[in-house]
Amino acid sequence: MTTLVELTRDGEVAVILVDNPPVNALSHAVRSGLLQNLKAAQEDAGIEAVVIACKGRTFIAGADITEFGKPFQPPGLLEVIAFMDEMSKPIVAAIHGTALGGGLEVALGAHWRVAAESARLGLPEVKLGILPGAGGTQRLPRLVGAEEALKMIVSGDPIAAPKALQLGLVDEISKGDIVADGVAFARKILAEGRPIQRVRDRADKLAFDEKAFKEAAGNLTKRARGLEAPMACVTSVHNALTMPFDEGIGAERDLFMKLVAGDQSKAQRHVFFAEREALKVPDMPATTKARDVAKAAVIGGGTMGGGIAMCFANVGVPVTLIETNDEALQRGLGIIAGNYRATAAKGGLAPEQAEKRIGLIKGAVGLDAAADADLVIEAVFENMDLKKQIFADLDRIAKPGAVLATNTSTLDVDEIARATSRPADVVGMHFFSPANVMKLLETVRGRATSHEALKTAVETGRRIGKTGVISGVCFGFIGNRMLGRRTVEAERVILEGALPQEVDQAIVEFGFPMGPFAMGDLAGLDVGWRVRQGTGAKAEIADQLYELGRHGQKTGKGYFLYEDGSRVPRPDPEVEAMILASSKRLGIERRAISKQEIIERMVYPMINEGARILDEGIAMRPGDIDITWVYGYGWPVWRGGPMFYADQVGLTQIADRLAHYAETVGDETLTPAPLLVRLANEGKGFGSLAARG
Ligand code: HSC
Repeated sequence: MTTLVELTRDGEVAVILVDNPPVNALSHAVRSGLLQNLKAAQEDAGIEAVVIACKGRTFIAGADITEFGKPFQPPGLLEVIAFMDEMSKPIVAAIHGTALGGGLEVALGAHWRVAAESARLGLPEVKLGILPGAGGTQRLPRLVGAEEALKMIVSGDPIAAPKALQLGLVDEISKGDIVADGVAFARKILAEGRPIQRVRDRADKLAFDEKAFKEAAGNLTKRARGLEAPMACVTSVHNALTMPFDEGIGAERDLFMKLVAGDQSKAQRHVFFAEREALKVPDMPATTKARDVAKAAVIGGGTMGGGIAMCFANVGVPVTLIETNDEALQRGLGIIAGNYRATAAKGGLAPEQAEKRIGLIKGAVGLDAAADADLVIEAVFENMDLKKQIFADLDRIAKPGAVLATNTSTLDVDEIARATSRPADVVGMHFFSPANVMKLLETVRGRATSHEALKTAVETGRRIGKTGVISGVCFGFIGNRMLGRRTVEAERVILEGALPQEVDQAIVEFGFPMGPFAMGDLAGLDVGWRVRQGTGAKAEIADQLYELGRHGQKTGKGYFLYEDGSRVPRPDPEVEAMILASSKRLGIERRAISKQEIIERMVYPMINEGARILDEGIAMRPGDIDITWVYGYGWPVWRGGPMFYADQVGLTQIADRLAHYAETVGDETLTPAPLLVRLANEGKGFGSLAARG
């Protein structure tokens, strides 16, 4: 018998305990251990009831995702749960931590559920591009009804135990020792002589209204463009309401098998693991500790600084927002308070919570106010001299051991660090706008950054709910450096023959929420112009637009028209005429450019730059680049990120097309990067690369 699952006796109650750290995933050994122990409990005449519980920090958090895509080893989870259904002795699931996916499905296979007050329960499979495959879509609606089940399964978001109690998903809340309370509950069942209640036999909550169901499904899948799993979830929940149980289970299994073998789920599983890998630093000693961040300071009360300050207040960390004068400070604080109160007015936050968060952000004029902060984040505009001055001042003001971070999106963090006498404490923390909303945080590791300072930045990011990656120092770091390639190519294709709306349309069809031109308009065309001023680069059309005062959405005009405050881009004949005239002036004969070419021209140069970024050690792993693009730039998660996508397309194909464009466009930066060529020649993908420290 495996030691990952053990049966102990507490009088007439058997406790089957799973112990498979870190999250008690249902690996093959756990499935067999569960089945063997359930069989043993069934056969043992001295046992009258069974409690299934877990050791460690959580109840079973799901199937073992690393086993997907590998040869199946019986018993399957369906078999384990079917056995639970057949058992003649009552089974109680005793849940603490998170009962997720297959873990919740095991709990649904039990006859009763007791949950710790702090437990969370959910079916997050949709986030991995699959659907619950061990009865979750069939049993959950039987317990909580169509509407709630649909919400939980299609969103994948877990619910808290008290809500689960209210919905009928759990039968009792435990405030003490979860295993002891599970056993006590089992004894109560026995004492009362309650008949076993199998979820599969319940039908009292299956009544539903077809029209309301369709409407709810439509709302829940509104943002799921391109994704297969959410629709499969809807179908399977609908089956639960209309089909006999066994038929519904069969259909669920078929849908699961199809999705788990598909490219989308492969991509989403890649993202799941890449996200967790991205925070690991191979050369960082395991003993490295993050410094305590009890108080933060943010320099610059603009959109960026304000958003960053909100990130800290949101998790209860006091933060000082620093400006150079009172007027700018009050404006910044006013916007923050307005944001919080607007969220509260819309029901997104309790009003007292909003006030509490507002209260955690104190304003101050002058850098001296950063003296007591454990972490200082500078978020002033992109100007090297200004940033160096601020860091030189901070060197004098900040307390010893404070981590000094810059939110620069392009500038040399090492040069900024050299303005201080403590470059080991300096790090980049590149937030994306709006900082309180966007998930990505690019932590930039300078040459001199200490392990401790790096770990402090990374842990802080995790604490404020960001998905993090670590980048080395280069112009634009991982994300913006690659974006720069796409921007150059986007300008080029409109001069060669495509129109902005055609380029954007192709990119939206690829799966991005918006195309490069609408994105430029949203960010503001003055931003790119300022960056080009710093580098000396030119952009034929973007420069003309800037000079005409067409700075994007904020001026109502950019590449597109935004009439009457609308955010929907409308093609503008004036811009089309400008593009055509520019092509003519430059002697470019315009031609029709296919969607396929647009995709290749937008995406392959980015992949090429990604290869250089890997070769230079700026990104430690290809997955880090993927995480940057999925969480920072709207890369469709079901395509797994640019480097994963490159492996799917095949590196030979990408290298060939890049070589072709390098020649036809006459730009040698499009020549396939040495790493890309090497991997293509070896018949390998980026996924074959080991992490670099
Ligand atoms: C599923 O359950 C499918 C079912 O419907 C069954 C289908 C049966 C089909 C039969 C058909 C015929 N597996 O996140 P952390 C690792 S799908 C393997 O940092 P936290 C993770 O990689 C699953 N590994 O911890 C990391 O490893 P590292 C549905 C898993 O405390 C370590 O554990 N369930 C894993 O921040 C720690 O993870 C989910 O999607 C798994 N399931 O958060 C839940 N889960 O240390 C996924 C984690 O080497 N998990 N790992 O880097 C989570 O959401 C979070 O891990 C928790 C903990 C909230 C559980």
